[in-house]
Amino acid sequence: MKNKKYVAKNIILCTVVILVGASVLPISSGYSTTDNINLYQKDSSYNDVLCGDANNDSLVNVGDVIYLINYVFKGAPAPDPLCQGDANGDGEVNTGDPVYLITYIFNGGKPPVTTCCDPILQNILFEVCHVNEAWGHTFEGFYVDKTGNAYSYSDVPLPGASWDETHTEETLQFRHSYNQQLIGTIDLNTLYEKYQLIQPASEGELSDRVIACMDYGQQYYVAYQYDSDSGTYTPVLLHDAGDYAQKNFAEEAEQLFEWLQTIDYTNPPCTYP
Ligand SMILES: [Ca+2]
Ligand SMILES: [Ca+2]
Repeated sequence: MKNKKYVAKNIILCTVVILVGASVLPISSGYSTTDNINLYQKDSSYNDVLCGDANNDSLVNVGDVIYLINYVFKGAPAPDPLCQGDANGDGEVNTGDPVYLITYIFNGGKPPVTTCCDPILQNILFEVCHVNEAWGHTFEGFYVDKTGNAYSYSDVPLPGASWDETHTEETLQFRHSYNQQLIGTIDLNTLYEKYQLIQPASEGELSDRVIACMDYGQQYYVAYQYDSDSGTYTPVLLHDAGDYAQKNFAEEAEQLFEWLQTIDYTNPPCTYP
């Protein structure tokens, strides 16, 4: 029975590939790529993700089938975020998803699932913070939010905080409000990929804290674990560089540390040896 279904799915898929390749769409359906048929309204309350809307135009229709086929078979750009292309909700974006959409659009199959991406519940995901009291007061840094925007902040008139303090939304927003400037935007696929590294990074062992530079202060690289019940952010140390140095031995923490350096502070001082 399973084999029959598999063959049937591939016949449908091959038919569509051929039709798309020849720039001809199924005549009997009466639809074309330019038809603006709203088959499935976007639910903006669900973290702005509409499962199956691979081309991100807030509709699920044959345009998404074509987009997915071009992505899977021709190396065209991926849905952004990638998980939005997961129409059947199996956690992967592959040939099964355009097949699922074809069945839905043309054969009365089930609509796309309503949950395909882990919603990011927290507003702040990552932060790099430089604190130095050796030559006057320095408290500055940058953070990455859930929309992929990276903002710098500076001249925070607070005593330098240690990396391991738990924060509320308010305490983070307060220090981020000083001289806030947009310094970059991360695409959502990259952001989701990095977001998923936070949990494994939190399980990494920390090195000893060793003396490194003199008078630089500390530059903390952290990811945040968010507890939606208490509304608190618990920092996960990825790396600490400066007067003292400390690192997180998890591979995922190392990846996040290297990635954060590409956003700003590209040459962190005196990292862990
Ligand atoms: Ca679409
Ligand atoms: Ca899928």
